[in-house]
Amino acid sequence: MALLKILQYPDERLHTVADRVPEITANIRALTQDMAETMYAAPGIGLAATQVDVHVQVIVIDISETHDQLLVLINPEITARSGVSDYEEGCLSVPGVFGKIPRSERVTVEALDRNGAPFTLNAEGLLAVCIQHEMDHLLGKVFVEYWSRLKQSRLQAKFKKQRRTVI
Ligand code: K1U
Ligand code: ZN
Repeated sequence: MALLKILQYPDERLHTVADRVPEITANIRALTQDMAETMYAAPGIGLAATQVDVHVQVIVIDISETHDQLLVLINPEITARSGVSDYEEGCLSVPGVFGKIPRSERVTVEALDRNGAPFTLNAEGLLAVCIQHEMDHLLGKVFVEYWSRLKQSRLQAKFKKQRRTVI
């Protein structure tokens, strides 16, 4: 297993749209393991393959405090949604930035697990928000891109300045 490098906003590669996974290969299984290890180490409660610069529809999520409820979603599709939620969101690609984004309170998602078996999950609350956040990553969208152009420009300037200072 390996820790993967997480792309940092405003890296353009975060805007790549992920391809569907045509077949669950050993490489895809290894990717899910590495992504899970990377998410737990960060620490975070979710991670999309886009964030580790692999552009396939793979997500890992674990919202448990005990880190023993790993969910792997491959080729996820939301088939139903209801309600409105306003959880405070964070993102491992935008460290230190938090904000509320309008999301559905409940979603039904269909996906494949790490063995390629199809499953349906009814999620609500934080889990539902996390699924929507990670599925946005697969579409090339970072949560701060729901904000105004002005707020995004300020954030980009701040992160570019921080990066120059570190290098
Ligand atoms: O996609 C990501 O960057 C992961 C992100 C997921 C997420 C969090 C909150 C709302 C929606 C989506 C994170 O995991 S940010 C870190 C975080 O939330 C956390 C870290 C340690 C303990 C508990 C939560
Ligand atoms: Zn994120």
